[in-house]
Amino acid sequence: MANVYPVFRRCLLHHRTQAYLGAVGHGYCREFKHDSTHQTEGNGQKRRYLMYTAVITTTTLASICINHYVEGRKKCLQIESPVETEHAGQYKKSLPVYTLEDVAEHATKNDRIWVTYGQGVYDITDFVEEHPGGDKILMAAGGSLEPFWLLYAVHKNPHVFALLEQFRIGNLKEDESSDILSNMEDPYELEPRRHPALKPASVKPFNAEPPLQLLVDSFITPSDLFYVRNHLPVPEVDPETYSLEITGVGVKTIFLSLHDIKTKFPKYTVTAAVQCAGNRRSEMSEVKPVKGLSWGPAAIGNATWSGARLYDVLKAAGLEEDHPGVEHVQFEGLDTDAANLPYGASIPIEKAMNRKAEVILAYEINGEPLPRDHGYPIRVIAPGIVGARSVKWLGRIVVTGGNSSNSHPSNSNAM
Ligand code: HEM
Ligand SMILES: Nc1nc2c(c(=O)[nH]1)N[C@H]1C(S)=C(S)[C@@H](COP(=O)(O)O)O[C@H]1N2
Ligand SMILES: [Mo]
Repeated sequence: MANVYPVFRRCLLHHRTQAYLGAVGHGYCREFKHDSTHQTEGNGQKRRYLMYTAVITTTTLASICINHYVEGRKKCLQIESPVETEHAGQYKKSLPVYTLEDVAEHATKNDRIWVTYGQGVYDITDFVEEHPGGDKILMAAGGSLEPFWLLYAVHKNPHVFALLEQFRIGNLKEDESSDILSNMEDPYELEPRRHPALKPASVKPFNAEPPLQLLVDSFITPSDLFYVRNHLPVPEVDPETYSLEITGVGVKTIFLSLHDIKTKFPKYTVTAAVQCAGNRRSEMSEVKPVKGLSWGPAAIGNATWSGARLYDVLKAAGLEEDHPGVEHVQFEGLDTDAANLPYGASIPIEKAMNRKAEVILAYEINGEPLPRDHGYPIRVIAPGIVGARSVKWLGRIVVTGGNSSNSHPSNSNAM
């Protein structure tokens, strides 16, 4: 294990480097809250990229993994111990047995970071930095991966299981592994039904696009064929108790019910296309691997959206056009991640307070109430901006000044 692990590690670094290279070459764009963050992140990436390049060029093993990362990764996994994917988390006779208490003592870098999956105990200390999902992985430190992987179901994949088994150090005491999940519900249990023509790029969370032929059949995309891009489970929102909070710099905090939004403001209808930044990513990946879901060409749709204008709602909360220091309007969804942080994105104040920009808080698509997948009961529609900013299941609007914290953890929609 010890002598093969470095091989894998190189590959992983290389895979990320490839991803960054691909990203740089193809206008990599995370859907950040504002452009300033984008900038910082870009530099960070370059730094990391340079670092990885340096690491890689100084290793003799690097040449093993010179091709596409997928191929590279496969190759590396083959070079080392044949990984029995189907045995991920199964009892392994040759390894020592630990208790949950033992595992819990390994929750920091200093003590090493251990996690469990099924009956497997893993030391993932050296993987943490390489994790494609960032430091979220630390939430599982000293405990079980299962509850988190219920939410982040991308992990339930052979290549992730194979990766995990690389870090195997022991077994969990038999009676302790069985009840970890016993009273946990699948967070995706209450997902809406979907049109069978939607082809999923991932099921949990649900991400899917229609066949191109159906998309081009109509100028206005029928809502049940409109691509769906969800980062998390679809929240269940009761229209009776729904309440939208508007708060922040230059406004007095107000709460609006669904009824308020529908009746206190003029209803506007705009026809606008919404496109995911990842649309057609699969074509880019053919040139060079890029990070993120593999979208075809149909992660785009065109619809009529009706609702209250953001301008009117911000005005109602007391915001003046030229309020000093106000720079962005942040939107938070009601969908929350494992750390209870909502999906979020923001737009510049110039866009938000521009009557003609027609940013609306929509409650209808094509004349019908929004389906759950598209943000029921209220979503933002920000015409002309990348889809990620059109926040669904809108729960809170925050007007912010210059130094707001911004890169949202659950908003990692890399292009
Ligand atoms: C040893 C344990 C883990 C391994 C081996 C692992 C591995 C991975 C891999 C390979 C991916 C990329 C998936 C793909 O593109 O196919 C990924 C993504 C991700 N992981 Fe993990 N993971 C681990 C633990 C966790 C935990 C505990 C969490 C959360 C609490 C987490 C959250 C995420 C998220 C949010 C992403 C998606 C990132 C994105 O879309 O940019 N992971 N992980
Ligand atoms: N609350 C919330 N809003 C969200 C998302 C999300 O996951 N949660 N995804 C965003 C992204 S990346 C895109 S491209 C669009 C997709 O909208 P649709 O699913 O209605 O097509 O919603 C955006 N708004
Ligand atoms: Mo997106």
